[in-house]
Amino acid sequence: MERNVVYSAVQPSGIPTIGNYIGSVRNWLALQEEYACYFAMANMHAITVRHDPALLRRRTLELCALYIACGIDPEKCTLYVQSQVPQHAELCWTLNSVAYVGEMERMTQFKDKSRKHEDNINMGLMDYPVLMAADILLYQTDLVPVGQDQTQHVEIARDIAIRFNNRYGETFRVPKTLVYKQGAKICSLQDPTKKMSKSDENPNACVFMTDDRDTIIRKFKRAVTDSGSEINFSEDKPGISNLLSIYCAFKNRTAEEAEREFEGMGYGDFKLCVGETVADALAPVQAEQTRILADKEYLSGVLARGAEQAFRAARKTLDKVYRKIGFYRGE
Ligand code: AQP
Repeated sequence: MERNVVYSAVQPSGIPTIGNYIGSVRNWLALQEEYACYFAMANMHAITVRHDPALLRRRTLELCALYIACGIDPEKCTLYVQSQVPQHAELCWTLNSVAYVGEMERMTQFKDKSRKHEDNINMGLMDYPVLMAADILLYQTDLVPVGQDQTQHVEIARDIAIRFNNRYGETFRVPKTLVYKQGAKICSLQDPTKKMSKSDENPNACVFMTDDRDTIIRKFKRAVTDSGSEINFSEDKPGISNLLSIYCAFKNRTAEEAEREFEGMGYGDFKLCVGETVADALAPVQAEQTRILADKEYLSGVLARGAEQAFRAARKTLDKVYRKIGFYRGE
């Protein structure tokens, strides 16, 4: 029987944070056992803000090594670099004629990034959701696991798929968003009303997957907390709730279990405990990432195989799209 398809990606736009890990990669581990999974290093998305080319190349490999170190198994899923599969750009161009400027202008990420990069509001930044729709639709995806911040983009991918199917006949499977209740939005340690982002200018705001133990513990000790002294999930305690979410994700605890564990503890000890938990969990992942990165031959083999598998699946969809849309394909 054919398995349902899962698609997800992370941009190599910086060092991944524990937000990227908790909101996405961590959830992929179970999915790869059951679904046909495509996991990408979304480097084409990463050039929509100013970047250093040499660093982008390095970050792409580091991200791949990190995926594998976290438990993503290239034997069970298709792990590949987006730019190595040209159909992403080709389908994006085709879908550009189905997507409307007005809907792109309304996207929260576009508005946020336009504010942040006032001197570089480029077409790629605006087109980001169309490229993401192409990423997803190319593989006839059923499920797209993402953090809260990306749900709007999956909605647009669905709208584009439905619009294309209505206009040109059944072509794309319409994907569903998969957002996990726990950890869908990990927030900044310095401003818990804002999501944790790898491109945050304040390095104390996020914990990077490669931070060493002392750095991790220092960042948690400095994390902004709320008034009061109780440690519980509450809307008026965004700082404490965020730290609890991080703890639950790394320790595999439910909200109630975590609240019970910390009953009566002071904020200082609580923050130290969360920091130590994260540091303990990341240490083996970091060691494994370093080991994999050093094995260049293995890594390039994984990526060559991944690109080939992704290419084959993507070509099938793009052929269908070109046929439906009326592109001349030779006699
Ligand atoms: N803070 C977060 N909490 C939960 N999930 C998150 N994700 C990102 N931040 C959090 C999820 O991680 C996946 C990969 O994201 P991405 O790298 O493609 O882009 P992003 O969402 O824009 O992440 P960043 O860290 O904020 O990157 P920059 O700073 O480069 O824009 C997605 O599933 C996302 O939901």
